[in-house]
Amino acid sequence: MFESLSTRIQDVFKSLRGEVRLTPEHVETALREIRLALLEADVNFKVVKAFIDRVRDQAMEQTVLKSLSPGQQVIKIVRDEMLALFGDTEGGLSKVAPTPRVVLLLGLQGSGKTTTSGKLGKWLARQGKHPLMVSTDVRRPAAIQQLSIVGEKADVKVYEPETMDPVTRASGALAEAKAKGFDTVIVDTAGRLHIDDELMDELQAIKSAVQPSDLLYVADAMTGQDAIKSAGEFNRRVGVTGVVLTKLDGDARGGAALSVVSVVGVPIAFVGSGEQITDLELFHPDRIVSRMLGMGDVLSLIEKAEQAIDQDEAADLEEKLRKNEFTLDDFRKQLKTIKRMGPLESILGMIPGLGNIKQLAENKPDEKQMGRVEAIISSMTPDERRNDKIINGSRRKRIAKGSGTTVEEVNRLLKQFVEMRKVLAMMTGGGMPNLKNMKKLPNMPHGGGGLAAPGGKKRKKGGPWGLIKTR
Ligand SMILES: Nc1nc2c(ncn2[C@@H]2O[C@H](COP(=O)(O)OP(=O)(O)OP(=O)(O)O)[C@@H](O)[C@H]2O)c(=O)[nH]1
Ligand SMILES: [Mg+2]
Repeated sequence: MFESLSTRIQDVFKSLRGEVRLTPEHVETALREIRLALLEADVNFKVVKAFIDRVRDQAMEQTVLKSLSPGQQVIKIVRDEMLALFGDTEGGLSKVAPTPRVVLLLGLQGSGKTTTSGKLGKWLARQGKHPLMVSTDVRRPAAIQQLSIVGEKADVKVYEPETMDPVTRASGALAEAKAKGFDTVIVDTAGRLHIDDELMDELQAIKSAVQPSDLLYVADAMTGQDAIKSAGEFNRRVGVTGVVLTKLDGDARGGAALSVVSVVGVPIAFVGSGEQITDLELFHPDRIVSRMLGMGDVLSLIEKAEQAIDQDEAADLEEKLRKNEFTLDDFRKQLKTIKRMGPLESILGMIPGLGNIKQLAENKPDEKQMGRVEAIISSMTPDERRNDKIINGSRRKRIAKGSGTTVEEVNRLLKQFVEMRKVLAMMTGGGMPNLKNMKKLPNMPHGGGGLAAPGGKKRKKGGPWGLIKTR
């Protein structure tokens, strides 16, 4: 899901990365693309309009933070505003509820109410709760039986009275729960293709009989806008406290999720992500926003990089790179910087587009190897580190011995260092580091070595480098 939205937005940011200032034109170009992307992702047009206006205000108002590039700045604003759309909720059931808590699931036909009942039962049981389920869907033949089957799968008890009156079935379940010590009652209700008065009356009657603390509207994410529209109607007629967005595993455009809170006025409580009984997740706004933007965890990467890199040092280094004065000493410093940033794998995972690139797995930076590289460089004399050209055969032997490695390893490192310096010089000279030339990077410390270089004001385009930004 969210494929098109994330690609679109990332394309916008790609063109923005590397700009030094955030001009009104840039902002407008970016906003136009974001607007289209959101509409295509099926976000309600009113929501889009309000959203775009807020992002524009923010973007124009803020002078570019020293620490962020304009592209990153726009990402940050878009992300913050998306999060704001979801409100500051963390999903789940309402915080206060009487015991037993009653959860009513409502929604249109086939949206996933019965499935979600079972999933929720399972989820609660895993939290150490004792749920009891009941079906009030007496219209559709086999609906009651369907819940029993789901209950078996979830290993959650289902209350099955003789009566075929929906209200009596629900209140019977509540009485049973009180008598037998169940702490939650999950009430599955009937669905309709369209909203009709009969259904609404039935739901209202059930509601007043069992006084649910949670009225969860189950919405099929695949149906997008329609699901949201009816959610508003259910909210007006019966009352809704939260939304469960199902079938997010399908190719739903997903933008509907962004509209839920604005249109219905209630938060998303859970998301259903598959047909299995365990495929229910608490709703985490930050996760869905990151997914929508497809940006991994860009901001925390920026934070980490900033903490780790001394800004002046980075500017200094860039200067050296441009003049082709990058020495083994500088190289060693960069290795230390990478180490300070934390495990390489987690850093790579945070870089948009890199997280799931297969080749990367083969090219995975090896921290042990990095240790050996450091040892080799440390065994050199200061003169050797400043000028690698003087490292002849006998020096290589000495270095290998001193670092507990072999002459071959020393040779390889030096060869790769020279290659790397060439590539680095090329990149700082205006070329852009993309994955293609990242692969050309020497294998030590494997492809990820590119990370060691500083970002810089001269950089024209993105790639991981642009992230380790100076100012
Ligand atoms: N892929 C996927 N399928 C789901 C999900 N949730 C429900 N389904 C499927 O959607 C179909 C309808 O689900 P039900 O739980 O029967 O829907 P309902 O709202 O109870 O339907 P009615 O009782 O007829 O109103 C079933 O085939 C489920 O397996 C989900 O999160 N992902
Ligand atoms: Mg059902």
